Amino acid sequence: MGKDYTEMWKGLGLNLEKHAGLLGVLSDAYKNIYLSQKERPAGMGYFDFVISEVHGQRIIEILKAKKEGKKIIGTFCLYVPEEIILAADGVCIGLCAGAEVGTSEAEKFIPRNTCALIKAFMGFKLAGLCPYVESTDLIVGETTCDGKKKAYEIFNEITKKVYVMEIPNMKTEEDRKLWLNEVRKFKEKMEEISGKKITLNDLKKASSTVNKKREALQRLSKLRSADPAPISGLDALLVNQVAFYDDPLRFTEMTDRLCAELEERVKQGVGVTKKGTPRIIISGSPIAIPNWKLHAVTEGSGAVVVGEESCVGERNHRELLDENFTTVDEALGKISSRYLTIDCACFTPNNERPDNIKSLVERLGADGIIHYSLQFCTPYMMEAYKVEKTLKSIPFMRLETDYSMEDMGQIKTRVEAFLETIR
Ligand code: BJ8
Repeated sequence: MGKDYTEMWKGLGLNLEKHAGLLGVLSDAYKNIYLSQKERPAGMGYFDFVISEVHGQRIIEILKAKKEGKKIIGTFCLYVPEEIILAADGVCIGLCAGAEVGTSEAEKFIPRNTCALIKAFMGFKLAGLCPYVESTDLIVGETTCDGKKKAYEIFNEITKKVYVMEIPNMKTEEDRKLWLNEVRKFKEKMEEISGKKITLNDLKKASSTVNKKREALQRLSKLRSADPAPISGLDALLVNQVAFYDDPLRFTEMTDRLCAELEERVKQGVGVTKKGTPRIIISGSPIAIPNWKLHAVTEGSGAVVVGEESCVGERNHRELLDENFTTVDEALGKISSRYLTIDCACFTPNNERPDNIKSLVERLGADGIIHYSLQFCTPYMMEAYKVEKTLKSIPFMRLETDYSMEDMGQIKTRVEAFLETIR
């Protein structure tokens, strides 16, 4: 952290002592996992800077936007339409957390056998460690898995600012109508809290911004099909994680710049590992920042991660929004359809997901899949069966873990054995 932000953190009500401890642990982990990598692209320098200022510069920017009257909207799920937040002049911040923090505080409110992602977002708030949550004007939840649904009730008691979008469990005609209505209601909610009527032009501009961000991420994803891989899975994961809270225009510019460098690498046959290194896709539950555990173990065991079939990854940018709309209502229709293409395991049936994984394996030339579920994440743990069955010809390993480091040795042994079978 370049400057002293103590006064800002104090103003946001953070627990300064615990917060200093958290930043210390994060900075050490980042040095060990990220800065020790070899052959990193120069373009990762920007993302290193973003991480070093994750609770500094970006919070200053957010608080400045807030002072200018913009609303800060926290989200936990890909289903919350970013276009509508931006169209209302809002700032959209992904609040999912990937570190074991505030667990004992969280367990006073929610059961021990809750997934680590839910425990983390509760824990960060309860332990006074998240400047993003404290900066928000509205936190948008959704009715996806049971754990989140019920946790939002408690989170609202604590924060008094949770708004929940109803997400259907299926994708029938009736469900589509319900969802379109939810998208309309969300637009009205954003108009109410921002005091701004959302126009066709606002939606056009916002859609273009979000699509460009998705296109930059798609470009990065495509470059990972090269052998040797021009970027490590760890670095590509970081870019996908930063996408959830960075300024979208700047993020797109910096990701495109990184991709231009990677294109040069591909032309020259330069990679982060040797050609022929086992290529792995990690598929399953979201991999929220700073959860780098499985990528670190997999790449530390001699493989390269070439794709994330995850909400922090392909599910976030696979589909663009059709920008060809001429009225606000038409735009909302296109937005609701685009978001219903997301193949989250909370839906039933969810046949698109195994098919999407299959195409991803082919496109990226992957040698194997590690199906990763957070412990107690029933939707993804259950869906592993169907994914494995559909992808029978591809080496496949199921893995359940959480954010703790206790099972690192055990995971490493399993990943190494899996890589042996691929080799
Ligand atoms: S679109 S995956 S972000 S709901 S909280 S399901 S880890 S038990 S986050 Fe999700 Fe939206 Fe779907 Fe993506 Fe499992 Fe935990 Fe539930 Fe989770």
